[in-house]
Amino acid sequence: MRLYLHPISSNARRVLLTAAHLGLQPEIVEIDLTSAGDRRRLVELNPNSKIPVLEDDGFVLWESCAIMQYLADQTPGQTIYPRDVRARADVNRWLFWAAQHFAPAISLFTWENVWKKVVTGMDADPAELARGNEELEAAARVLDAHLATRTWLCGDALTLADFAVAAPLMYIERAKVPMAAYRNVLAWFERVQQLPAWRQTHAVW
Ligand SMILES: N[C@@H](CCC(=O)N[C@@H](CS)C(=O)NCC(=O)O)C(=O)O
Repeated sequence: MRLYLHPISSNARRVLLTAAHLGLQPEIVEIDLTSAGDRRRLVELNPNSKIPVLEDDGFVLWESCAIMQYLADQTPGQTIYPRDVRARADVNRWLFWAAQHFAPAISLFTWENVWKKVVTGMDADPAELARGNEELEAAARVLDAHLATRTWLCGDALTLADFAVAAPLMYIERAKVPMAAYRNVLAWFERVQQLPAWRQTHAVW
């Protein structure tokens, strides 16, 4: 099994978290998104030219949440992706929500407050940060209310949902993601950060 990624990618992080939790050790192929050669190699695997990508014995899979599901399904005895139809649907719900709502809201801050300067030399655009605030508030309110009475996002145990939603928060400080008002989210994120999988996948760059 081979995983094409870069450690600064939060989409890659959710896959790495899953692999680490499941005790899988895929070969890691680091893709430098600024290298034309690596981009050519990447686009052959993923026509969207995005990481992460999984290659498993000739089977190529892109989209981080799909990779998470595949890794769990390949692992006998795993408990983070339930088999029960409704329990699984609940996890799937949060995977889609993470990809569709929460991660995009956070990525406005990571782009404006971190990567924009690195890539373009330009400063953050206040209008974009205001848009980020609006989108983040809409999503974070829902998450905070959901976590008011729960330890983990789904059922009463850790699932793929926790990894998918937590991954983009890896930039909470560096990207100045305004989460201070969401106490339940912060308490849950603290629990996620205590997990061995989170510690093992801490990116160094
Ligand atoms: N929905 C995709 C998003 C993947 C994605 O946006 N990856 C970023 C890194 S975090 C990327 O490869 N960006 C390169 C580009 O857009 O050119 C997933 O969840 O895998």
